[in-house]
Amino acid sequence: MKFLTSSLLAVMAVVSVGGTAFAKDYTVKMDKMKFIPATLTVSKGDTVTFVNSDTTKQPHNVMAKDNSFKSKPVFMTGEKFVYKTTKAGKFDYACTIHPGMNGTLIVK
Ligand SMILES: [Cu+2]
Repeated sequence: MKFLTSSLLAVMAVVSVGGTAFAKDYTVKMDKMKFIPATLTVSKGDTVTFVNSDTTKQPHNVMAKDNSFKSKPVFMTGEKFVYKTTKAGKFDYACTIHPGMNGTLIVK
């Protein structure tokens, strides 16, 4: 019984360490003409949710410069754009409504 218990603990330890193999969810907020965080690094398969949480009620969008991902042209406060990453790379993106509102998504 003692052996069984320690084996079970060992299995549980492996499962929790192996958690990095599972996809994670990240959030990028859009507020006051900024993406927060402006640079985000994730692993391929992870999901990034862009949330318009702008306290000044500005509309925004998310457009990757190489078209790898893009939201609808305008989304309002409280709306989200969810992108499940499918390829590795460094993706610069912008909100085309607001010049200078840029972000970078790094997928490893
Ligand atoms: Cu914007």
